[in-house]
Amino acid sequence: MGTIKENLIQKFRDRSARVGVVGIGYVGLPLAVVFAEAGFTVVGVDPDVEKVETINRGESYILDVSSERVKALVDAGLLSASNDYAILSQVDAVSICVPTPLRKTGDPDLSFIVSASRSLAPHMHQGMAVVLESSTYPGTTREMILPAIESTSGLSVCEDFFLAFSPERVDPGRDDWTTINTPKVIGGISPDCTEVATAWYSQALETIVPVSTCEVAEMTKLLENTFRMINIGMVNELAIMCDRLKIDVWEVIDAAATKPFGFMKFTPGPGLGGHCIPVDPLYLSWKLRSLNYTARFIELASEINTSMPRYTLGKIQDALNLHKKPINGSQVLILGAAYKPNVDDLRESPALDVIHLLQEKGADVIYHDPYIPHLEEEGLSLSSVPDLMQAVEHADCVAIITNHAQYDYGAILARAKLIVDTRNALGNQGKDHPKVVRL
Ligand code: SAJ
Repeated sequence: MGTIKENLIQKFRDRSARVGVVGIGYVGLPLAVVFAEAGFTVVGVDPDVEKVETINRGESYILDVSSERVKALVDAGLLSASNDYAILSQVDAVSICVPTPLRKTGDPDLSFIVSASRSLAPHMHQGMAVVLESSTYPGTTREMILPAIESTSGLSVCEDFFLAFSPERVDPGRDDWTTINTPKVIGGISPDCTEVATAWYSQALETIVPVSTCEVAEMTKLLENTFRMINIGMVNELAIMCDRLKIDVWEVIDAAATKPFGFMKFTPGPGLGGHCIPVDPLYLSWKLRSLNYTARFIELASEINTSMPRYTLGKIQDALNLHKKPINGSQVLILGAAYKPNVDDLRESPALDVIHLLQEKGADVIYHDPYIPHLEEEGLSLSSVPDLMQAVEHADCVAIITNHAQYDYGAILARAKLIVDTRNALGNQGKDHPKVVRL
């Protein structure tokens, strides 16, 4: 009869441990599937009944996870879903993969994490592992999750249960780096917690990167996403500077990208979308403000990135002006509404901001997106135009906002009257073309 820690680690090794994943969205569902495919019996817990029923029917709602994979696991009894947290009293390990958005005030919204912890706590028992995956500021796991669990369950961390943080690294739409083969950082409340969480995740994922504490793991994620956000902000400002200098920023970036070392290519765009890159760095700057420190790089980059939709509006206005058309009353076709190519996710999409700004100027705004048939967001209520080429021909201006791979950009260039290309989707065929204005 081993210690609580030894017994739990053994359960991970022989797959007798039962796993719960709280929050089965774009992070939680792939993780649940990967744990089940590793041989664990997994239950996904989510308040969204639609998600729960879809999983239990053997279907998927996440582009990166096929229904075939889900059905095989559900049929084998390895995967199920529930909207009742009480089921977690029957599991030995729980991953928490709930959203960490921003409030309208720009402050972190930890309500999903707090709610998940408080719902889990009454069902905690001796010999459990809990891993938080939601991107958040350093200290959340130790200062929020730990007391929420200990106060209600009466259990003691590192003795009765083991708590760690492991940042998600899901890149929606990517199939080369997946949940299984992307290295996974794990940091616990204590070394024992790190050891237990590592023993669990290493049964399903190829590479685990243990770090000394949960704060290091939390900060690692914020470095990764702050790095991207700041570099995107820098290249957006480069686009603005090149515009003033009458230099083609796309040619400059492509030339710089020939440097085989010491450079990483980022490209300008109409704004910064997604629920991670625009958000996570602001968790960090918020935390630092509480320590009387101003994270100036983050705040400046955020200012530049949030100015890009209005900069894009100016480009559209100037392009129509070249054709002696006021923006007021002109029809503008937005191509691509999702926050990035080849995904069906609208969260924080710059397309929403550009549409709002165009409508405020009196433009007749229509959109097309093969992944998003309807737009019911932020007061907008639009449907993707049914006949793309007819809309391209008829619009006074086509604005390429999200460069989905499936568009035939040559055909669009041939049939449009005017194109504002914010993503260099047309490539060289759009360079110096009389019908094309590039960011
Ligand atoms: N963007 C640019 N220029 C660039 C790169 C991106 O304008 O050079 C824009 C995109 O159009 C998009 C936003 O930034 O609106 C975010 O793009 P992203 O490529 O970072 O995509 P995300 O947010 O779906 O995924 C990122 C992951 N991306 C990559 O590693 C390439 C990764 O940082 C995280 O795993 C993930 O966020 C997350 O969940 O944290």
